[in-house]
Amino acid sequence: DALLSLDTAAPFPFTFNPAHTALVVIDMQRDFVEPGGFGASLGNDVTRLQAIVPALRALLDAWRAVGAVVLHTRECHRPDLADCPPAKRLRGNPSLRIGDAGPMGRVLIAGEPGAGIIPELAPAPGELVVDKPGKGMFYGTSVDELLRERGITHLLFTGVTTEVCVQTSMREANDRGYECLIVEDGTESYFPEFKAAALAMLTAQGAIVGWSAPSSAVIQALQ
Ligand code: TIU
Repeated sequence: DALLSLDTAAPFPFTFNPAHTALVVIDMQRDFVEPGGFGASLGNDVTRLQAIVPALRALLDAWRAVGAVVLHTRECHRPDLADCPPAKRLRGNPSLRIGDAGPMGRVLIAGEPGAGIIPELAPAPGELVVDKPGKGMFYGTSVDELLRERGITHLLFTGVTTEVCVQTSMREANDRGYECLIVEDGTESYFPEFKAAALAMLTAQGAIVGWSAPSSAVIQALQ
């Protein structure tokens, strides 16, 4: 067991033991990253999100090489929508609502092509894959139990979108006592100014929610 330090992390160095740390990959699903899915239905330019895939893949490879825990999440709902509150489904004026049939199957429905994780970041055997009905990864899931039974105390956050599902999950994790870091180039938003603001507000006030660092710092520490 080795204690690693990210000396360049903001707002001050972050130390973690990979044996007690999970790499969390939030919602890298076709529905958010590819045209014709949920993200596009909300009016967003989804190509922005594709830019992080190479850096995220490199981090995932380095993390897998040390055999540490990986958790993938997928935002999606049951086919009967029993776990989708009308308040969520009816909000706004999207071109396709959750559960509607689109070019990648029914939008944000478990088992449909669009709800799947993009092939470049496909979960490896043994990695945790959790479907979540909310923006945060703890609501309506067994994520807390899965992490605690594996002795996880520290979390490295990646995925999309920075200010919605990633930020909500990191805040909820911080409240549950996990030491949290967000990987700056491993996360992206449809709105660059929201990403910048989220990174700043998470790390402000002496790491009020947690730390941030670039993927290169994590990869270097693992070697
Ligand atoms: N995964 C996630 O962030 N879900 C969203 O709906 N994000 C948006 O930014 N819309």
